[in-house]
Parts: sequence; structure tokens; C-alpha cells
Amino acid sequence: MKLSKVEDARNPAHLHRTLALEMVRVTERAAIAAAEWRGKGDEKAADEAAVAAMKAEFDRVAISGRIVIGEGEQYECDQLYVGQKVGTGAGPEVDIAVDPLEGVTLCAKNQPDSIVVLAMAERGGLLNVARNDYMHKIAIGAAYPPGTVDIERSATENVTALAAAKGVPMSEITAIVLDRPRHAGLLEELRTAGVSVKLLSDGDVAGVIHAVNTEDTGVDIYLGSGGAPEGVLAAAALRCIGGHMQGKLILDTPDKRARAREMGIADPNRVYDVADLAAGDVLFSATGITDGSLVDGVRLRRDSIETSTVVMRSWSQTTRWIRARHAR
Ligand code: VTB
Ligand code: MG
Ligand code: MG
Repeated sequence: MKLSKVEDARNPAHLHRTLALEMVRVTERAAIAAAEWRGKGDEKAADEAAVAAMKAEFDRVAISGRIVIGEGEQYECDQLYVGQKVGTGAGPEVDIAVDPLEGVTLCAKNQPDSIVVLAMAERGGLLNVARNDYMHKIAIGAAYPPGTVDIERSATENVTALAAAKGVPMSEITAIVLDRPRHAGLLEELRTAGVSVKLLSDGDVAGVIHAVNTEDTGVDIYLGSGGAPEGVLAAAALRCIGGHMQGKLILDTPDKRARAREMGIADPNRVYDVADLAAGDVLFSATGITDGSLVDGVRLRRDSIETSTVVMRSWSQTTRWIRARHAR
């Protein structure tokens, strides 16, 4: 236990710990709203329900919040756009990254692993990426020394180094990869190396978290590219639970490079570590919509609604699983 930190003025908890429960309320409420749309085949309606509920609940919290990773730019969406102020305005100045419905297709099809997810940081703590940016990502557990894998090396080199560091044959390494045509080459490399691959249909925030929780999940490494917002959200979680991750933005059009430059990203080829993606004091909250490997989904009971949330704080390195019953 690091209780002595409470007294450590050099390392203050800038985000008051009661904010963790407030963030749970926000992701819970959005998950309940999205749950109505499980299996209805309407991704847009599910997303909108989650967004509206999340915004409404944020506005009850005593923060002076600013969305830095949202649903899109201000001209692209009505709510939770980049730059939008959320909260009562009466509290601390914080930056917020949201994915109100991470895995919208999963929710619309009522398949496992759709979640509501957000991260909060001190002003300036979160890398400001755009909704449609992509990121190359690599992640492994905290048990390995830094530099065991490197995003600039090939997948073959990385899994070889990982197997050596773990002291197991390659056949005992499991990689988690988004199931996308763009990963055909990566998959080919992993198959040739003899690695076991767990293919994800969506939801790589949870995918990265699984890769660092090897003891619980059996997954050793996350490889491949996915949404950049999901990369920052995953990094926020890793600040709280440990683990190595590197991200490299894929700014493959002049528009994307221009937007990134505007948001303070000077070097489009920079490799980001966990603390470059999410710095300072950070909170992370995720509530399940459908049942999943990270958290259970929303349960609709006759008189009540049950939610499952995982909430983390970087300062105290605490992870809490909060099962809540809400009156109907
Ligand atoms: C991932 C995943 C999301 O998009 O970031 C992925 O976490 C990005 O790749 O759940 P694609 O655009 O190819 O899907 C999702 O699958 C959907 O937002
Ligand atoms: Mg989304
Ligand atoms: Mg998403």
C-alpha cells in the first residue's frame, strides 16, 4: 500500500478521488441508455442514446470539463464534440476523452464486449487525437523490462523477443489483434511464427487491457492498428494498472496531418509511450453494455437495472469493480 502518498505534496492527487464515483455514474447512465438498443440493429440510435445520456450526466458533476477526444469536431456532431464544455463549471479544470459506445456494432448485434468508456485527466494530460485517426499500437504486461518489444520492430522480432523474455516457446505466446483486412500481413507473420492469435471483431480498448492482464486473460501482446481515441483511452487505463504500450499515429492524409498539427502534434511520426498518451493524474471508467470479458453488461430486472463498471485511478493505482443496482 502506498498510503504515504496521501501526504506527498510533490505528487498531489490533482483529481479528487470522489470524482471516480462521479465518472462511474456517467458511464453507468450511458450504458443503461445504450442497453435499450442492444440487438436492435440500429447503430446510430444506440450511439446517440449513449451520447445524450453521457452528456446529461456529465453536466451534473461539479467539474469544469472540456472534451478533448469526443464524437467528432464541433461541425460534425451535436454533443460531446471536441472543445465542448461539460460539467457544472464549478469544479476543477479537467480534460476528458470519451467513447460513449465503444463497439457500436457489437451493441447493435447484441454481441459481447460493447462498453461505455471515458478517461479524465488534468488539463493538457490527454493526447488530442481526432475521432477518425488511427494508431499503430503495441502493448505487453508490466512484468517485462522496458524495451522488450518496440513498435518500430517487426511483429516477428517482437514476438520472438517476448517469448525469450517469458521463457516459453513461441507456440505459447498469444497475441490479440483486431480482425481486419488491413492486418492480413501481420496475421501471416504471426501464423508463420507459430503464435496463437485471438481475433477481436471490435473493441480494442479492452483488447489492450487484456494484453497487459496476462495472468487473467492468457493474452501476452496486443499488436496492430485501431482507433487513435481508443489508444488514448487504453493508455489511461494502463497508467492505472501498469503495462507497456507504444502508439504511433497514422496520419496518412494532408487533412489529418493539418488537424494534428493544429492540436499540437508537431511530429507525425512520433512514438508515444503510455505517459505521453495520458499524463498526470488520470481516472478511467468503463461500464458494460453487453456482457463482456472486462465487465458484465446491463441487466434489466423487473424493478431495477444492474450495471457493472470498472473504475481506476492512476494516483492510487486502484481498480474497483462497481456493481450497482438502480431503481427503474
Ligand atoms: C477499434 C475498436 C473499435 O474500431 O478502434 C476499431 O476499438 C478501429 O478499426 O471498437 P476499424 O475502423 O477498422 O473498425 C472499432 O472496431 C469500432 O469503433
Ligand atoms: Mg464511439
Ligand atoms: Mg470506438
